[in-house]
Amino acid sequence: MFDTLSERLRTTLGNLTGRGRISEADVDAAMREVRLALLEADVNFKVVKDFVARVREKAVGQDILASLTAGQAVVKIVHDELVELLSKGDRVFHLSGNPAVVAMVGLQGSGKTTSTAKLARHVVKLGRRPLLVAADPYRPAAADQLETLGRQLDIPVYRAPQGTPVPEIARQGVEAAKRQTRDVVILDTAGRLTVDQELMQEIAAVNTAVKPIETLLVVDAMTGQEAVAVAQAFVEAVPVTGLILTKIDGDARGGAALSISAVTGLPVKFLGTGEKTDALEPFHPDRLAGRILGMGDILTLVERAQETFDVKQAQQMEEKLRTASFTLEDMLDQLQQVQKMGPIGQIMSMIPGMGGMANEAQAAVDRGELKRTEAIIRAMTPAERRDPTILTGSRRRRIAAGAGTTLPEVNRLVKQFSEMQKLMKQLSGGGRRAALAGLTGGRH
Ligand SMILES: Nc1nc2c(ncn2[C@@H]2O[C@H](COP(=O)(O)OP(=O)(O)OP(=O)(O)O)[C@@H](O)[C@H]2O)c(=O)[nH]1
Ligand SMILES: [Mg+2]
Repeated sequence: MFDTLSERLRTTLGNLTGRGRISEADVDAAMREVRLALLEADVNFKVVKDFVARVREKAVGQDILASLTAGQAVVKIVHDELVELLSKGDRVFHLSGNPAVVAMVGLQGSGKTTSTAKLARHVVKLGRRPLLVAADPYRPAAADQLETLGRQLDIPVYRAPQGTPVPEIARQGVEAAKRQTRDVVILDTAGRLTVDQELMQEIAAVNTAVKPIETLLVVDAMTGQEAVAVAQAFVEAVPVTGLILTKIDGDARGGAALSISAVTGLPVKFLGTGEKTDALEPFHPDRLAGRILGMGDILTLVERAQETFDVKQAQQMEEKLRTASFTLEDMLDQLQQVQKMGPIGQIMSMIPGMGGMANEAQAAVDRGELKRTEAIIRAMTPAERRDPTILTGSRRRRIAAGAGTTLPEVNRLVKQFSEMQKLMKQLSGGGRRAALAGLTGGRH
């Protein structure tokens, strides 16, 4: 979502860090660029104005311009201010109470039902036992959708007879949770097309009936500045405790998503990053700021890797890398593991310094290169995978035919692998620094 903004900011800030001493005029020129980048990304104009003013003041107000690392210092100020902008309110996801009641509210199609399922999954990971409540008395299909999701996740769903008023459904849901010893209740409420009086009264009545510890406003980040206006209307009418920004995986410019919190003062608690029930991330302002500024998001990546990877397998892999006994067979396993973590472009954009390569990597995937690599390795015999040095010309031709590809492709993979092996030998031999220098130096 933040690709264009990220690219522009990186270029601008890269210019600053690329020189030695910088002047006040340099800062001003950079701030003009930052301002334009933010506005073009659809960040609320008032938010932009304050942001740029604060950064400028900090950059020229302190003695940093005279130093040799002034460029970096200014970048750090931009980073810290961006974190500050995204850090409004109390981001803790509260679950005290038995059951703890969480109400999901928002406009139609914003992603309430999907986020209810995602949140349920998250809550299970926290060791709690959720019950989902279909609090949409108008459309039976809405309850069906929730039931389907509940079944997929093996989490019970409570639904009341059609026509039961919403506050009553909520009350019954809480009772059902007590009977079933469920300690978290997530209410999936009905959305409306627009913010209207009836919707607000309904939410207020639910609030009185079951006193949710969290009332989360689900906002579709793809809707631009409209999302900011909607959030503001909700905040003024009902006691919202936080935001879930959905569809962050979309291709909207992202500025609205960055503004909502600053304009409303509401904390963003979660990001929805896809249609599947595992596509929910707790929100970390520093990580998003780092991601936008191309500083990577190594922490999210590490967490995701921890969820996806089998620890024992990872240890074995590390051992193999350490002793340089990593084979093509292991590479095949790793390719499959990495693909399980998510789209490769998304993964790479989280690695510091690799942001710029993310698009290229994703394009390679889209061209089917990972699949081709997989096919080539699969076409090898186990002996060949363990020791590619036995790959004679005729074996390579057989493999190419088996994988439905060409001899040069096979040659390229074998060459890449042998280079990787060389690198691993260097790493295991303690020449870590030299090897890493070789790795980054060899990129272009
Ligand atoms: N790409 C993407 N799609 C999402 C995300 N969250 C929800 N969606 C999609 O958005 C559409 C609407 O989601 P729902 O969860 O049904 O929205 P809702 O707010 O419950 O809608 P109503 O009940 O009609 O008010 C569905 O097609 C979802 O798959 C997200 O984070 N990323
Ligand atoms: Mg719904």
